[in-house]
Amino acid sequence: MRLWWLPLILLLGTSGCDNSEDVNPSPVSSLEGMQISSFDLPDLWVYGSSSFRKITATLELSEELKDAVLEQTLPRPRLLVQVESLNDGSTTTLELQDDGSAANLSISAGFSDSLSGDLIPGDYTYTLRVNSLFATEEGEYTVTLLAAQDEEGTGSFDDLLALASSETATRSLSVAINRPPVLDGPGSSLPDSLYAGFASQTLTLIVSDPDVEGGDAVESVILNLIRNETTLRSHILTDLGGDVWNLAIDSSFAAGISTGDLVFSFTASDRFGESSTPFDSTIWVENTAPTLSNAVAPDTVYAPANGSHDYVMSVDVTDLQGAGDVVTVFYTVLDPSDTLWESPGFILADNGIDPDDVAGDGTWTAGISVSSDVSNFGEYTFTFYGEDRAGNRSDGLATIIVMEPEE
Ligand SMILES: [Ca+2]
Ligand SMILES: [Ca+2]
Ligand SMILES: [Ca+2]
Ligand SMILES: [Ca+2]
Repeated sequence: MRLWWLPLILLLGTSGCDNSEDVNPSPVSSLEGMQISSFDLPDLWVYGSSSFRKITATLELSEELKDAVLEQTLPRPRLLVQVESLNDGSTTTLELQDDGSAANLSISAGFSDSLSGDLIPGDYTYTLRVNSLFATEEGEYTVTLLAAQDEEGTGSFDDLLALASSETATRSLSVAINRPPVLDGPGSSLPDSLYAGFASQTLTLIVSDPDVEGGDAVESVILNLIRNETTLRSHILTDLGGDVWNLAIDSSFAAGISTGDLVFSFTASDRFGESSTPFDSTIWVENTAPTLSNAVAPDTVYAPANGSHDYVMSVDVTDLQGAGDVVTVFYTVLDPSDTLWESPGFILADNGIDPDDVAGDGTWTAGISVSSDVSNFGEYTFTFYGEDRAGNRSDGLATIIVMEPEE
């Protein structure tokens, strides 16, 4: 018990100030400056499920209070959660953690995880991963969150509730028997291959939930694109009503994905957050390099006696996976003495910024500046290349520019 003298010390500390009127006369105490700003948990829990789900709450502390906690003049707040059955009034108490999941927690009765699931330590967002096994029966439960500055760090829920400084928030949740949705397979055959530039099409999945007729209990159907056990990207399917879900795709679907087999893995979740067994189909997907055309550049450029002359060159770039797949367009320069020049600065842009006229129109542009100190006159070969997000490089498109001294 240390708290009682703290206000006294602070009062003594401020009484020595000359301009004590400017100092907030009320001492920092555990009574002030702490409130629960969020308290989140799923409201539907599947009876008997051992899948862990997060309970998260955030405290808002005044700067004074944060400082006092940092200086250890006040204890770091504890967050306890009490789950009470409305059937029989039985309770279960859990403690949320602000430990960045660093601590190995003792697993209480098999329903809280050994790691809290907290993301950032010490940020006053507290988390615990809990499964449904806290519930001994189906029914409604009231969840009370209690935040308190517990001097000893070991007080029970009732001990802390009795503190005048404690803050509470409540939520309710339901525990019910539930079965996950079932993916009954594609509504029409899925393709084996998606060649570059493939025709627009719709992928259809039939999804049902054993608990509710007509698919209404299905909340979402997700397509994960998986390669080498890594999910590259996810797409959300559209509910067409009944058991039918679909995803419209066009040739830009393969943007950013290199050619090869891809596992199309569909998963459905119901309103309890329970997921189906995935339905997997391997599909070969093709991504081809960009194509360059219509290189526009001056035939001849002139080195002036003084200063420099500016010129513009451009090239049109297309990609069967769409303009969004093109990531860079660049050029190399072969000079009259057959030396090849490459530079990170030899790039074209399609950003609408001068000298490029229009952003995103597929015409990529660069300026070149010819200065008076050039003496290596003759033929320069500029070769343009485009690369896509999958790393495919186009064939080079060359154009010759002759450099001459200005008459
Ligand atoms: Ca945290
Ligand atoms: Ca269900
Ligand atoms: Ca491409
Ligand atoms: Ca452009």
